Amino acid sequence: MMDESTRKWLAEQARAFEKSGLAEQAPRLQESGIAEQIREADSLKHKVEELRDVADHARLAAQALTLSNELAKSAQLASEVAQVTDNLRQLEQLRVHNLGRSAALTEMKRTIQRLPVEVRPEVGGTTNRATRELEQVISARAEQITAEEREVQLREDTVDVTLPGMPFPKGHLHPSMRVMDDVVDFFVGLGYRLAEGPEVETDYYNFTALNIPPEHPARSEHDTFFLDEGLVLRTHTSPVQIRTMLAQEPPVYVVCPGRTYRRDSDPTHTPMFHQIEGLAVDRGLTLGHLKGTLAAMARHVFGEELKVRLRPGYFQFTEPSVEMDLSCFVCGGNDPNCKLCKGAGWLEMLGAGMVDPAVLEEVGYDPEEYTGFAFGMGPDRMAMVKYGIPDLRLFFEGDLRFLRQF
Ligand code: 2NL
Repeated sequence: MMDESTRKWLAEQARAFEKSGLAEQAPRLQESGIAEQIREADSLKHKVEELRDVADHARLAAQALTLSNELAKSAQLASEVAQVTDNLRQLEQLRVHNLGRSAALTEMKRTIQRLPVEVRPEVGGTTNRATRELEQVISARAEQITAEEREVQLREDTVDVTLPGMPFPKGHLHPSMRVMDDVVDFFVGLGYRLAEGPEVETDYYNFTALNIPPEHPARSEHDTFFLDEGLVLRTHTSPVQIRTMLAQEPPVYVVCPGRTYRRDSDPTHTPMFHQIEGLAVDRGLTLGHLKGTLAAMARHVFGEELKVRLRPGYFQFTEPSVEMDLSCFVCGGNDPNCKLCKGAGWLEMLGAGMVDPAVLEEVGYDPEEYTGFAFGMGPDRMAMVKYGIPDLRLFFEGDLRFLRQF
């Protein structure tokens, strides 16, 4: 059935395929393997196309059988390449070349109708088996690659919850605020209430109610910032105590920290500064209660070993008025060259006194029934003493190199 020239042609095909070495190389083929495989499939496709023009029936049948076997081998080669491909894009390229619309296998299936009837089943069977096997290998490999990629992705995305956290820069309190908190804590511990009020005050609350009438020379000592319509920036926190007394009956125990303002600027004075005032009004309060209370406060803030002393002082709103000193906590009064107390042995701490009866009357309290003591201190100055800071202006410049030291 087969003529001489067909046999020769088939022999040539077989030798060419052997020589190409594709079959043995297949397991190791990667990218280059795919290229080889593609060239191989392309040349087979040409041969399939040639078949259509061959007139001789027997020759057509023989060639069809041979070609379908070669196509099956080519598909086998392609599936081996598919199994070593680890890249989805290359795998798709391989699929299109071997199973796509213009692949050799597809071409052969289209040609089957025109082949001699006796070879159709075998050619059809071979090409279908080759197609199925290649399809299965490719889709299995695609699934495998996808799963592997997901695996890698998951491993890379893992969050290690045992890693140390990002350190968050921690702030801290300003030295003035530390002293304020210390003082306020002490009084709150005694049962005093914390009271606050406006920084813009009326002339009445800041001066008049405190026994400083209009035109009184004591006003000029305050270096007041005057605003419109009888308003001022408060020069002390005393107006908070006036408001407290006007709002309630005795007994009164309040501590009033806050910002205060005076037209002053030098190494120990800033236009804004802090004050803490306190007030106690009750039946039977004496200068002894004042001294005991303030001595305990000083020891709470500066150290339990301290001694205190009272000297006569003067304030418009207290009578009698006193100044309180602390024994020097650096030298204890024993170093004539002490940098802090300059050899004096004592440090000025605060001003205080028994509330002037005129002030009690102004807020509607009966001075015959009630007495009170009041005190005022500057936490900025106290912080300078406590932490050894020479210039008050450093407190308000916001230089972190300074502030971070406390
Ligand atoms: C000081 C002295 C002082 C007061 C403040 C006061 C308040 C009322 C009535 C009576 Cl409502 N007194 N406050 C009393 C004495 C002294 O402050 O050197 N402060 C820095």
